[in-house]
Amino acid sequence: MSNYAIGDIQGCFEELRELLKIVSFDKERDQLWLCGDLVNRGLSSLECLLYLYSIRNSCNIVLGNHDLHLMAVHEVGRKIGENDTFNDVLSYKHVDKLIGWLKTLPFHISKKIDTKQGEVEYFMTHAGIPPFWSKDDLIRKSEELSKNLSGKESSIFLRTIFGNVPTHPEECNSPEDNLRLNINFLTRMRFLEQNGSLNMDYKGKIEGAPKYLRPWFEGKQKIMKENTHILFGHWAALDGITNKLRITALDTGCSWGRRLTAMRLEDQQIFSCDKLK
Ligand SMILES: [Mn+2]
Repeated sequence: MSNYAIGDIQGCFEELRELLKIVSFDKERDQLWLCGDLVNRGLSSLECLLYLYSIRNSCNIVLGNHDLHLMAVHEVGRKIGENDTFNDVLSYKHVDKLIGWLKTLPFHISKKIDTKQGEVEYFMTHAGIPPFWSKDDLIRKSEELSKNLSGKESSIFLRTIFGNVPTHPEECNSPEDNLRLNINFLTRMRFLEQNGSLNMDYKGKIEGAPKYLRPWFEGKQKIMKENTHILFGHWAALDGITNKLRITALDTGCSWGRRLTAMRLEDQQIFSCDKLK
């Protein structure tokens, strides 16, 4: 049995199938870890969701910002953008079933895996983990978001979570502010300012970043123990490179014409499939 962590699929169904062929994925034996943004940008969001739903018992999936955007467009009429490519999902006759399933997916996964270097505790979220969060913080905040998303008040939640403020815990004046900040940390974070504030303006490469910004994974991470390994997606411009041994960036920009990447968690071997068309 192997565990394969795969980067942002974003509707790139052909490449997903090809990558699973490359690693000889067997749904009866292996487990997939998917870091979210299953849909949008690529050509085949619906096919991706249908396939992943059909093998959902072999999948560990966390939600990304594009998945949340799709849910909000469907459920509360959030405006669809001109670059959005998930109309196939919206017009699918059983769309409610798929959205209902997405709403049950978590914002983080943590699991201990036996690897060649002994037991490793893997954590996966879509965008990363703020350096000042402990494991307890991650679990508590992520479960609070899930409870809101899958509960009776889910449409209120989907109307609340979009926006770029607040950017720091000290700026939160209401429970809604806390939810929005935490969902942005987990699904949209790239750079932080010196005081830990989220910066949503700069999305480019680290080399060209303004001096007062640093990637969330630079410096000491409260959650990191000797055998901790963090997996995340979302940040295609990194092209898989963090220069950290135990923090792995999985998004290698398949929907931007580059490649879809998987890491086998047992030995950290990387596999990839180039964008096919
Ligand atoms: Mn994303």
